[in-house]
Amino acid sequence: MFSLIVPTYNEAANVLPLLEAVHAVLTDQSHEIIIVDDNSPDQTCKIAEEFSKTHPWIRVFRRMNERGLSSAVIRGFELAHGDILGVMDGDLSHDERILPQLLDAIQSGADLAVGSRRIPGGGAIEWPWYRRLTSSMATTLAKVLLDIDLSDPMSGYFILRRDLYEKIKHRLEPQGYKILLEIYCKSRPSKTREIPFVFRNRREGHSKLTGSVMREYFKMLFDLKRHEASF
Ligand SMILES: Nc1nc2c(ncn2[C@@H]2O[C@H](COP(=O)(O)OP(=O)(O)OP(=O)(O)O)[C@@H](O)[C@H]2O)c(=O)[nH]1
Ligand SMILES: [Mg+2]
Repeated sequence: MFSLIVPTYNEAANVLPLLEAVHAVLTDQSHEIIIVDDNSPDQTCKIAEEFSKTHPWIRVFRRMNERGLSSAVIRGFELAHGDILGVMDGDLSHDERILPQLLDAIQSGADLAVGSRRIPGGGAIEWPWYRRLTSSMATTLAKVLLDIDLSDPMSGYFILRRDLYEKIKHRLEPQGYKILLEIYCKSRPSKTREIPFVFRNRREGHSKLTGSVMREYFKMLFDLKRHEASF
């Protein structure tokens, strides 16, 4: 079974369209979608819970006293029943139409399959120049510093084998936003695949990307580097 984790914070307008769109492309695949919501004030959780009553492939988990994207993803992995685990944003930015290709990559032997904006066919066409520039600098820095063989290690859209996760989960110290970077650096998967997609800007709701996200990101890069050196 495939377990897709969708972390949400204030995604009331996006959560139902997302669930329906994802379910529609996974018709050939036994799956569950796990919403991990941090008690969003806009009632995202209530909306999803209501919907899940008539849609048994949806599970909703509400965290009352925690915040943070990476730790929400890990909580979802811990709740998951599938032998394949995935992560997708809850704001409709990640094109659900490549999910079958990502799954196919895993089912054909990859340990990790990543939705990439940085290979031909992928992109983030609506991004203003300053977001493009910071994203590309942050990506280059991560690749060089941590020797990463992925075009888009900053992607939040990826699928992996459960056994890869099980092997490293006791070493994860989720912080900030970029859980893929940590999973990659701590597991060093031997077989990866990348599938291009075009990142859509969120239509509804607000970004949680702030200045402190950038600071946390740099701290995380250096923590991972230190970890590599000592491991
Ligand atoms: N559970 C949980 N989910 C979060 C948290 N912060 C962000 N998210 C969700 O994680 C996903 C990515 O967050 P976004 O705010 O979209 O971050 P982004 O994609 O980098 O920025 P924009 O798309 O420009 O808004 C979305 O589904 C958010 O709702 C959090 O603290 N807890
Ligand atoms: Mg987003």
